[in-house]
Amino acid sequence: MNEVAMFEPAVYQARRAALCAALSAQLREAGVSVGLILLPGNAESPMNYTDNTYRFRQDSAFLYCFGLAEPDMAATIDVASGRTTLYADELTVDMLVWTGPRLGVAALAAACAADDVQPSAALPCTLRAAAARDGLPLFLPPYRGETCLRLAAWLDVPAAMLADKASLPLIKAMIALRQIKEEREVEQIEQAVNTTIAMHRAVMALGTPGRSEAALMAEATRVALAGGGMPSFPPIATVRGAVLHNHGYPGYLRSGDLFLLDAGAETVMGYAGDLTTTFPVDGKYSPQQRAIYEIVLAAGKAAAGLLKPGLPFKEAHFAAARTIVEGLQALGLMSGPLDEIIAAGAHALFFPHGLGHQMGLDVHDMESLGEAQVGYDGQPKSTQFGLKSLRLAKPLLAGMVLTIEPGIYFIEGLIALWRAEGRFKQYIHYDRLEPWLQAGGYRNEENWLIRADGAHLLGARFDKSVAGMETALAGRRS
Ligand SMILES: [Mn+2]
Repeated sequence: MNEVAMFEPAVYQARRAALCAALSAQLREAGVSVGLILLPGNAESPMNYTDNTYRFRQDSAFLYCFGLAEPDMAATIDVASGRTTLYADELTVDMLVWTGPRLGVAALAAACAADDVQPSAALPCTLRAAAARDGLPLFLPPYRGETCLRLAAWLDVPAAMLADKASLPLIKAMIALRQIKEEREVEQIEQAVNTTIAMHRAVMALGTPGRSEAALMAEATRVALAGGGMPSFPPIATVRGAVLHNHGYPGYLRSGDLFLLDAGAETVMGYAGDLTTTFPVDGKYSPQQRAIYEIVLAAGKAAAGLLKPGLPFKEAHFAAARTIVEGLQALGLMSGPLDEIIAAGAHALFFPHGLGHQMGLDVHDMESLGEAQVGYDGQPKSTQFGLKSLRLAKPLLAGMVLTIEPGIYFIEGLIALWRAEGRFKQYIHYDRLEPWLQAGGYRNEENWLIRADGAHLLGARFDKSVAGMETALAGRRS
């Protein structure tokens, strides 16, 4: 039987008790009756026919509250009493033959300290009875088709209406809890970051002229899988780093290219790491590559230097943006008053995304609960190009884990478009951009933990300076 990777049962019991306490307070304040929380786990999801499924990944809210990574389970929690019922089915003969034995239902319930366990078929009946008493159970917005269909059938709510009927108090309580990482979670995340560093080092070792992007994608994936988990998201492994979410791997590395790897691993328990490295396939940055790369490093440093509890993360984003503009001004590519450029959003030509995001059981932690709640405390988000892609803006708290990932990109199509429009031509020297159009894309990403005394870089030492990178790249054989 596969070993089950979980924390102690009491950990899950304590998390559910904290969730109920936070939720009761909110519901009483809102004058809403306290009812039942419904947390569905994920089901298997077919790729191209029923029995050929994507690799199973448990829902992170379910994983957080129960730790069980098996498909086709669900649970209810009575908010007033905290009483937890797990819905799961006994082993079938088919399971014994095809997928191997798993824990029996009593052992599953014991592993997460559930008070009771019932067959899956009992759940709709329970929900109907609870609905007659207290109205709809409290549930989180579903993000998978399979879960939408199950919820729609159980709750008699059209699938298209589920997001509107999701419980805002439950969303807020879940975010408040999950965004503050326990020490045991920090250990898991650090382990994921260390596997992630090993992925990046392995790809750097192999990333010489003549290799294919696909071979480097395979190498990154190999190290993640060998670490026991899977990649925390489909890796970006490309010589065309200016395409921000480039998920194809058709290219080959040529002398003079830069390689951009944005990839991370999950631990067996599902905690994520997420790093980005930009390195020259020849082993040495050209003067042009070095100039841009060092601005990106400086931008990350400026942002990370501000991190502490209470800092609105938006300010760290703007600190990175200012450093990028100053660097591009020094290269003669931009000019004008810094504050004016930042307020207008002219820097977004080169830095069109946000500085970072929270990280935990999801690589973009809890984004299924809605970016407005997770990243902005429910406050409205800017619609300005660039700033609209900032996923995290709210004040930081001790215990948060987040990424810092500034970048500079020479996106030919976007430059051509803005140039034709004359957009921000008072700040951007389009006529001087010609020699930079082939310079590609640069991003450096690190993972940070906020503590009461400031911010801590997660993971083993990984020297991203030009000297550090070139030393690591020296002595490779192509
Ligand atoms: Mn990231």
